[in-house]
Amino acid sequence: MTANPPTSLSLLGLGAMGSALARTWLAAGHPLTVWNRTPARADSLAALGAKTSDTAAGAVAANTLVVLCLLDDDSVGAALDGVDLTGRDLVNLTTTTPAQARARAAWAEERGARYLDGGIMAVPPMIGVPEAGGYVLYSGSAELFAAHGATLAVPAGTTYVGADAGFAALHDVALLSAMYGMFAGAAHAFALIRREAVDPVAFAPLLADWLTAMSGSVHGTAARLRSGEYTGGVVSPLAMQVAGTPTFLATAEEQGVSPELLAPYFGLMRRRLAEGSGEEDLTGVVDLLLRESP
Ligand code: FVH
Repeated sequence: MTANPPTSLSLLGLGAMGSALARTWLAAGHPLTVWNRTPARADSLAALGAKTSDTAAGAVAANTLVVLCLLDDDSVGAALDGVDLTGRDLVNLTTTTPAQARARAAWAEERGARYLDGGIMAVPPMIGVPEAGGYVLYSGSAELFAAHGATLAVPAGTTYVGADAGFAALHDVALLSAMYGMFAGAAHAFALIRREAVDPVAFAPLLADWLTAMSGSVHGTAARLRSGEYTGGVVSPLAMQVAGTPTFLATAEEQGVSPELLAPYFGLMRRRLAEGSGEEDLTGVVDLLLRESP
C-alpha cells in the first residue's frame, strides 16, 4: 500500500540499511531527498532520481516527513545539531536503547517536531521484499503513524507497539536478544557434532525443526507470567530438567566442548530449584533475571 499521490520525504543516512530504504521509496515513486555525512554514498541514489542535499538541515527543510537511519543515537544528535525541526515529522529508524529513544522523542518535541521511533526487524536484503517477512516496529506519536503509515509501509511491514517512544526499541532489543540466545544454543549444538562423522548440512534441518517445535513454548511462558501461576499444567518440571543437566554437561565434556554458553542457564535453573520451585516449568528463571531496580 502506498499513499496516492506518493508522499515526498527526506532520508538522512545512506548506509547499508538507509540505501535499501531509499531504493524502495524511489521505486514506488516517492519524491525523495537524501543526505549522508559522506556525500559520495548518495551518488547511486541520485542516479535513481533522488534529490541530494549537501547538508542535513537542507534535507530536513525539504520535507515534512524526515526519516533517520544512522549508526546510533550519538550520530542522530550530531546530524541534527542546530537543525530547525519545527513542524517536522521525525521517524528515527536508528537502533538505540529505550531510554535513548524516549530522550530523543522529548528532545524532538521540545524543538517542535512530532516523533516516531522505529526498530527494524530486517536486514537490508529483506527491504522491499514483502515475502521476506521483514517489518519495522514503531512507537511514539500515533498521529504521525496514522498520517504516514502508508509511506512507511513501502520498504517493509509496519507494527505499531504504543505511544511510549521507547517501546519500539524495547521490543526490538527483546526480540534480538532472544535471537542471540537461539544462536548460542545452535552454536553449542553444532560444536557437539563438530568432530564427529555427522554432516552439519544433514543435521541443520533436524535442528531447525526442533527449534521451531520448541518456539511455541513462549506462549505458555507468557500466560504463566501474566497469571503468576507457574505450576499448573506443567509437563516438564524444573526438578526433572535440572536432574538432566549433568548429562548435557558430561556430553559437552566427552565431546571436548566448552559449556560456557549453556552453563549460565543451567546455573539459573539450579538456583530456582534451590528456592523450592521444582514443580514449576522454566518460567521462574525470568524472575531470577530481574534486578532490584533498573
Ligand atoms: N544493517 C543491518 O543489518 C541492521 C539491521 C537492523 C537495523 N540496523 C540498524 O540500522 C541503522 C543503520 O544501519 P546501517 O546498516 O545502514 O549502518 P551503516 O552501513 O554502518 O551506516 C551507518 C550510517 O550512519 C552514518 N553515520 C555514522 N556516524 C555518523 C555521524 N557521527 N554523523 C552522521 N552520520 C553518521 C554513516 O554515514 P557515513 O559513514 O556514510 O558518512 C552511515 O550513513 C543502525 O542503527 C543499525 O543498528 C541495521
